[in-house]
Amino acid sequence: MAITTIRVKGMTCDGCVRSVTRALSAVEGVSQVDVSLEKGEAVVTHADSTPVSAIRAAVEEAGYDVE
Ligand code: 9UX
Repeated sequence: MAITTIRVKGMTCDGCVRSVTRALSAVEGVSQVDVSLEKGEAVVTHADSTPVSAIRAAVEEAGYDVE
C-alpha cells in the first residue's frame, strides 16, 4: 500500500471535487481518495503496483491540471 499526495489545479467547486474523486477512484488499485478543494490536493491510497503516472493521468483526463 502507498499514499500519494498530488496537487490539483483548477478545482473551483464541490462538483470539481466529485469529478476528481470519481476519476481517481476508477484507477486500478486505488482504495481511498480524499480530495480537498481548500488545499487543492488529492490524497490517494493505492496499491504499490499503481503507477503515480496513472493517478496523474486520471486527473488530467478529468480536465484538471496536476502540478
Ligand atoms: Mo461546477 Mo467545478 O460547474 O468545474 S463542477 S465549477
